[in-house]
Amino acid sequence: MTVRAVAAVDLGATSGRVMIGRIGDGRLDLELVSRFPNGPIEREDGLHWDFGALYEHVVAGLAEAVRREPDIESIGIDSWAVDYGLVKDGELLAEPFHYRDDRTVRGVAEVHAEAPFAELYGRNGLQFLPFNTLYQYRVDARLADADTALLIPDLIAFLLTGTSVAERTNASTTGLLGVESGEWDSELAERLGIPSSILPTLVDPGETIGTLRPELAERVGKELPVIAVGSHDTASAVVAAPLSTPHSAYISCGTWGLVGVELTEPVLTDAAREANFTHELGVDGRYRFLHNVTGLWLLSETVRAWETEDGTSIDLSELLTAASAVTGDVPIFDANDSSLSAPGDMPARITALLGSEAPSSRPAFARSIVESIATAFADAVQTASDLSRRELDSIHLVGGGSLNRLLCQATADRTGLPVLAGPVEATALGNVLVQARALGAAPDSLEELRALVAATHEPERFDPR
Ligand code: LFR
Repeated sequence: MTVRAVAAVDLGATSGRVMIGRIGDGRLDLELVSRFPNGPIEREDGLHWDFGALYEHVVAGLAEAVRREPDIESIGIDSWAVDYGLVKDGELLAEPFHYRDDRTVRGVAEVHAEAPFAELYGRNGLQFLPFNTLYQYRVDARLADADTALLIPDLIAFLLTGTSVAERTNASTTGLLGVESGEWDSELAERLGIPSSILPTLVDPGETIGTLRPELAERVGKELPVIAVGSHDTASAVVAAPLSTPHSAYISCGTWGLVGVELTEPVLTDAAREANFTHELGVDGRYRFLHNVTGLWLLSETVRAWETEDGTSIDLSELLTAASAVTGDVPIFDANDSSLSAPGDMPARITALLGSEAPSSRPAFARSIVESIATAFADAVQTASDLSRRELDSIHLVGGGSLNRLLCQATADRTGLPVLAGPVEATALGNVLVQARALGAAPDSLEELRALVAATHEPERFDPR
């Protein structure tokens, strides 16, 4: 077997990257080609993504990837979920909104007046998040002008290839996909005033979306296919979470901490709905039965506020080292409190939750954040176990959060379970694996793909203390 190469585009809420993935001869590794910042941009009508800049970074990154590795055979794209662009006559109608924009409050009220949450849950299996796409569509004044609505990875694939599709794992985060059928719930869409004609043809991870348009092939330096991957970043991360048994939970930790288990059947019970556990579709028809915990967002927004205050940058690893040295208990707040979701002065908001107990030193404050996230992780792990009636014996913590040793240890301590940390780039690895499998360069089953991840990216173990 020879080593084969693909390009992975992985867009997160705070940064995006283009990577080369190489696989074969027992090897599975990534080469970082480019990394670029991302985040909410305040415009006159609310919070947006700077989509034009992101797209340029993607194309430039792909060109650099092909320059470095001319043998690249395909491209796969994943990003955060729920957000979209509207397209008419092949053109993007407006800059996509950021899911943290508060216009969705009205969307939630209007949608629930038509279809109460309990009914929605039975149909789409999704936890309530105020930004689920259906609430956004409901208040989007331009929806009626659009031919098609494309989620971010599908939008990029469309601009690259000219083909519009909806990749299924990400489509499952819209709220308009039937949880059991895996097909668009057109009846629900129409009832909510969302024309079902804007919902594109669904494709599964592994299907080829199209080939680079000639002008793009020229810029990138090669005519390449774009292959659908688990285009919801969390779906790709779960592919590469090296779960070795059904008794392993996962936490995909970046801006968010997505905490749950993988299931083959949904758990559409009242208890699951009340616990706000979601059924997002995974690769190969699995269910990602999980709960969103506000993750490193709390830390990154806090650091951003302190940096603005100081007028200089803060070294995160120094801050975490100082936080680890804090002795004694720190106060815990509810990491999922809705007051913490919009961008802004995070230290002031956390202080408002903690009251007079709020630590005055920055290391203790950071420790309080980390311990609060770990506490929310532990609650979600316990709930996942109770609802799925599965005993859990380990937690795979993947993504950027796996580098945060304080968080890994705190999660082990607060769950009483060993935490196996890594891979840090699980999302990009999952993206690469699904492309490679489609090209015949990786094994067929998820279990074998995960075994390859485990063999090539040994996790670091944190035992509970
Ligand atoms: C993680 C993630 C979560 C989703 C949130 C918003 O990056 O994709 O899974 O709930 O972002 O899209």
